[in-house]
Amino acid sequence: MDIQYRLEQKRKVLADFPGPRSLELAARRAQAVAAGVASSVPVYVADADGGIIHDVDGNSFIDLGSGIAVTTVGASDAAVVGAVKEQVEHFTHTCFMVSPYEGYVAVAEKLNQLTPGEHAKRTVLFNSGAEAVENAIKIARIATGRTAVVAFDHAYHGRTNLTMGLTAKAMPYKHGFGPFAGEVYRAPMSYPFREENPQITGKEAAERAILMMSKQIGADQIAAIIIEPIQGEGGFIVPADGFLPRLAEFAKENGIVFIADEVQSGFARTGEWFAVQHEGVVPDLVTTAKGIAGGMPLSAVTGRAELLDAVHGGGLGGTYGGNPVACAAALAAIDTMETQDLRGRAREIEATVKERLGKLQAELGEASIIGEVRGRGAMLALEFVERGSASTAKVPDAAATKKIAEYCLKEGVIILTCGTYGNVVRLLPPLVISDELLADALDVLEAAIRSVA
Ligand code: PLZ
Repeated sequence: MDIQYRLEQKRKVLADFPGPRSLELAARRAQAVAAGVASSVPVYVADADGGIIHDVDGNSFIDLGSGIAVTTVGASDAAVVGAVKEQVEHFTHTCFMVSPYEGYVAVAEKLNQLTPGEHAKRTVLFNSGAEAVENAIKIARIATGRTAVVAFDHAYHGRTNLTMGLTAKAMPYKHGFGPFAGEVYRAPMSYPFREENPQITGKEAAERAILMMSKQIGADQIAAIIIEPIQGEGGFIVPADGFLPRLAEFAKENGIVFIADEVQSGFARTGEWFAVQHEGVVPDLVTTAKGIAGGMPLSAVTGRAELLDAVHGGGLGGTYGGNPVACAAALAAIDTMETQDLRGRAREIEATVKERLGKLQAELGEASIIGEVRGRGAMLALEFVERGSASTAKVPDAAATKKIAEYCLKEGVIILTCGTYGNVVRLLPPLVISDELLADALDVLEAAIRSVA
């Protein structure tokens, strides 16, 4: 990796935190912005580059969140910035459904090439992850002539009506927002740390889900099975080996469209282009967003040509879908991932972080609050449990998790939490973060854990 940083890569937190300008903005916000939008940190951003975020009061934070797995190449990657500038000087928008342009076609070609499988593929572009997921379901339904859709426990697929229905967690995502779309069914997930029978294999966990699908829906009624190959908001849950392959096989045997929602796990994040590749799974449709375009809003559905081409002309689209500026950013971001070997970098980050946190877990022992260290590449997590329950009841400790995140923030490290039980710290650094900055952030995280444990 050879990255020229624009901002100094160093954390710094001043004594009065949050500072006066952030407090002033918070007061304005309270009068202007809907209360329903929450922010993880109380500071307002002035600049961001590499692994660093500067706030409006002169504080600098190490970014271990990447804006929820978006700024994989950093928040102001030179190639992305250049491509965006070049594009906006020509045209910001024409609407691909009115007068098309090359960038859209080039992104589609790139996605067809990078996604798993050698079969003929097509791509359609949208703006957000939720929009991609909605459209993947539309495509699966029309292509199969069936309606039922299966999602999993702990799943997160978005906040629009259909994707809320697919999402598992009520608070805050669904609470009070029903009624939800029909024909959505929920199957049991493989969650190794929380299995009642810790010996259960991935294949057995898949059979448990298949039994539910066969008995409660009927395999021939199912249009699509949608799954995050590594669950994101639900807690960075990596299913046991064999779970995804067996589900994909069941889908194939029964004419069901297997959709991998790679919105969070995709685009080099886990050390492969897509997380399904760790198990050699070839999905029928893949949804992508987040990391795809260096922070510009873009999402996609990519998959088997015969599925995407089953939709009548004009059946898919949207005013901004595949916006030319976002497409230019995506081509540049993907180029940076390739030229800087960010998949390799993700694997390096995994090795560094797992070694460090594994040691800490071993040192603190069974009686500590660290239940599990897990994840792939730079999509890593710590699940916290009440002291001493790591190998028994595994009682989720959301309070300790919150304290750890707060401690890190005060020391200048932004970390995000997640999980059905709110007891998971997730690490999603930009892949361009330097070794020094990552080591410094891990020092802070370790101190935070020790302070609570
Ligand atoms: N599918 C797997 O992770 C978005 C959302 C956070 P949008 N995850 C972060 C929040 O609280 O809103 C996500 C995801 C997976 C779909 C989505 C939805 O992507 O771009 O937020 O619509």
